[in-house]
Amino acid sequence: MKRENMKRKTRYTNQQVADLLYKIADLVAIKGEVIYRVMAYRKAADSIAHLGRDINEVWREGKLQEIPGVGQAIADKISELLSTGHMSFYDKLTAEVPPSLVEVLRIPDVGPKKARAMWQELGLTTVAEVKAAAEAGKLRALPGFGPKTEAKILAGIESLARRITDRVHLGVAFPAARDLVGALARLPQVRRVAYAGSLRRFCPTIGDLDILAATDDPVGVMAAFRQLPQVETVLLSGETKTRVRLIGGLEADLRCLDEARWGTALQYFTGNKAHNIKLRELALKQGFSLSEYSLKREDGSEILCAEEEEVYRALGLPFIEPELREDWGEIEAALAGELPRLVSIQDIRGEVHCHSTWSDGRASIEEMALTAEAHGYEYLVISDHSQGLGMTRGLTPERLRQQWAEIQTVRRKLQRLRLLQGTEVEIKADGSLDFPDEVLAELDFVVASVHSSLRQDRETITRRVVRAMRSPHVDAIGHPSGRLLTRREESAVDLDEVLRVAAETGTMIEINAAPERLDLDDVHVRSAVESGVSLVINTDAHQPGDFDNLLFGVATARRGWAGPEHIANTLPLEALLARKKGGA
Ligand code: DGT
Ligand code: CA
Ligand code: CA
Ligand code: ZN
Repeated sequence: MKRENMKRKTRYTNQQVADLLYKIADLVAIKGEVIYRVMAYRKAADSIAHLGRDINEVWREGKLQEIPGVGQAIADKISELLSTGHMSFYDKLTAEVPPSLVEVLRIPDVGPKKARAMWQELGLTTVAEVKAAAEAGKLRALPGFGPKTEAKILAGIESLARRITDRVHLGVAFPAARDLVGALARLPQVRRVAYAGSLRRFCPTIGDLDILAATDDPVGVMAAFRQLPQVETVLLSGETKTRVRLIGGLEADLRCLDEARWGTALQYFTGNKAHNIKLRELALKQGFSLSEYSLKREDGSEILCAEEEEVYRALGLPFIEPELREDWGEIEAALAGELPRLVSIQDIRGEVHCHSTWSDGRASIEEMALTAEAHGYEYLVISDHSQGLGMTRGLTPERLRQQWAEIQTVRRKLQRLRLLQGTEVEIKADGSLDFPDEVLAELDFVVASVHSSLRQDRETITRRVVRAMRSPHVDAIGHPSGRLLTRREESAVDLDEVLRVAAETGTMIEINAAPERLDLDDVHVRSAVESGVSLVINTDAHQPGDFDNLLFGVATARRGWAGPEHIANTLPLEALLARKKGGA
């Protein structure tokens, strides 16, 4: 992330090793190496990022080469990194190819070839230099560029700048916070500990972690916190607050407080700021001043709230769930007794979008099904990619039939789970579908998604998705905006129009629970709820561990004020299938 600590001998996390390999992949691509070498690093990086075991342990056991995609050469490089804290291959590579070019590669419309041309022909190695050259009209002269490319690159740089790059998605923030809270909870002096802030509200991206600990020994707790192995640098440490940078770059605040004030503190530091300001105004009207310490009466006497519920109750309000605290009308709704009943994770009975090794998943159908069953699911639809998506080894109709045979075999090994066959069919650039109608008609559930030509203009890409929704075979649209949080902006698709046509045609819209997606987003979930669109929450699992992401999807639904009645996969299977368009 923000730094790599190449020199410092430290324990590398799986994500850090993976990030380094991704970076190497980018650099060798810019250098002009053959594509399969580039892909080899990416594949190894993917496996390590999703390993589910500490890479340091695997290395100590001498089993690096058992990781899919890790051969002798990459294993040797990882060994060197984990044992010495640096990788000579990386040092040599960055002496040849400036590492800042990785940032240049992030510019939309700049691939390795263009990055190399700008670097070798014009000596450009940073985004700032590329921007200056584009503004000066120097890029258009490069072979294969032209004025149009130059303008696109400039626009791309502007969109990069708009992105808030220091934020992380929930897939990074949530495990980091859980580890810190877990470590603090083990200290004998800590009575209560929790994370607050944007993470507790399940915002799609997180600026920093805000951790609270109730204790009578703040000095001891702060000292222990500074010593945690996750901590890279202590940025500030006082009597009640310590701020640190964690390995990987994310920053975290720890605040210590008296247990008797837990409720007001948790309320205050959960935010958001606008919600807090409204709440404080409401308190003032009732003759209280509300702070993180207490509710104060006009005569200066304090009411201490040990529980958050007490803060709201003192102001005449029911408890407001953290996911609603965005000043999107929740205080008004609470005053009117009209807070929505929110969907919860227990309401979800199954999923209709997941992958297996038949396309780009990392686990067999059997493993995926057994995991879903262990999660208590009633049903699971295997929906591998369609043929056109070459990178994901999408299925042809013939392989789809072979897959059906395997699904039938796996069914015999299941107790309760009902396993179905579907597809995630590609919506092609013109809005046609990547399988013929008669193939789609055979499947139990059809999710249609856009993965290619994501940069079409608003009208084209909207027309494309709308055309797919008008197909009688398309039951749901997968990850409708195509965004990848902190990495790629959403496509230009007009989601309001998509929701309008979804309501009209009875097409379900997915809330994809992968933390890098959370797509449909909370704002549009709210419009979907208001316009009666049926939503469906899927983890889009590519391996068993991905089913754990469900809570992020459910939280996104809750942030959009969705109740169980708005989410189709809270229904039993028969009712879900009946809700499909033309379903009976
Ligand atoms: P982030 O970190 O940018 O993802 O967002 P938050 O919401 O975690 O914001 P952060 O870390 O700056 O502060 C944590 C909470 O503390 C915030 O949600 C509300 C509360 N807070 C911070 N500053 C203020 C303030 O000036 N006034 C009020 N009323 N509350 C504040
Ligand atoms: Ca925060
Ligand atoms: Ca903070
Ligand atoms: Zn998918």
